[in-house]
Amino acid sequence: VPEWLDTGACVMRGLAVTHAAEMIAGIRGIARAAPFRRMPTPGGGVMSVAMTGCGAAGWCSDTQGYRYVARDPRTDRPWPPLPDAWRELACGAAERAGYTGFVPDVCLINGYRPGARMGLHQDRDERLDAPVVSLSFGLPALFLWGGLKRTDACRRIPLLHGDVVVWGGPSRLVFHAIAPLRAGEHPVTGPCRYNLTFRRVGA
Ligand code: MD5
Ligand code: FE
Repeated sequence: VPEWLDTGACVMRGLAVTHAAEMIAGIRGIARAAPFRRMPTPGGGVMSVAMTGCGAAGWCSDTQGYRYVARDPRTDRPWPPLPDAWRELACGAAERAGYTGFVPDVCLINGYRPGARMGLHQDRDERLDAPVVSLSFGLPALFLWGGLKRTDACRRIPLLHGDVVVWGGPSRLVFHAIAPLRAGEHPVTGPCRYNLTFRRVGA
C-alpha cells in the first residue's frame, strides 16, 4: 500500500521484508567480489557510509568528483551482475507507485554502521527521467527529506527494515540526507543497515 510523501514520492512499509534474508545473502556475495569501501570525497574527506554495487556501472566518488564507472576501480573488474530477481522486485515496486516500464541497470549498495551518516545532497548522476527505488534492511534510519532548494526545511521520515521508497517525477531532485545511525543490533543484519538503490544510468 503506497503512502504518498509528496507528488511522485511514496513509501511502501515492509514491502521487501519477505525478501530480506535472501537479499542480505546476495549483498554478502556481491561484497565478496566487490568489497564495501569508504570512498574519498572531492572535499578531501572520506565518506562514513561504505559502498559497493552491482549492474552495468557503479557510483564512485574521489578527489575528482562523482561519476558512474563500468569497472570497479578497486579490482579493475566489471561490477557483479544485477540479479534478475532484484531487478524484478524494483520494477514491481516502481509499478505499484505508478512508474511503469522502469528497468534499473544499476544497484548502489550502502552499508551503515553506527555513527555513519549521509550529508544533504541531490542524486543527479543518473537518468533523471527514471525514478529511484530504495530498499532498507537492518537497523532503522532517520531519513531527512527536504525540498528542491538546499535550504528548504527537512521532514524526518523513519526508514525501517523492509521499507521500500520510490522517488520520481517532481520529487526526483529533492535534497535528502540520512542522520547518523544509532547503535543497535538487528536480528538479520547485526549492527548494520543496508540501503539498496535501484537506478537507471544507461540509455
Ligand atoms: C540511504 N541513499 O538510505 C539513502 C536513501 C543515496 C541515498 O540517498 O544517494 O544513496 S535513497 C534516497 C533517495 C534517492 C534518490 C532520490 C531521493 C532520495 N529523493 O529525491 O529524495 O542510503
Ligand atoms: Fe541520495
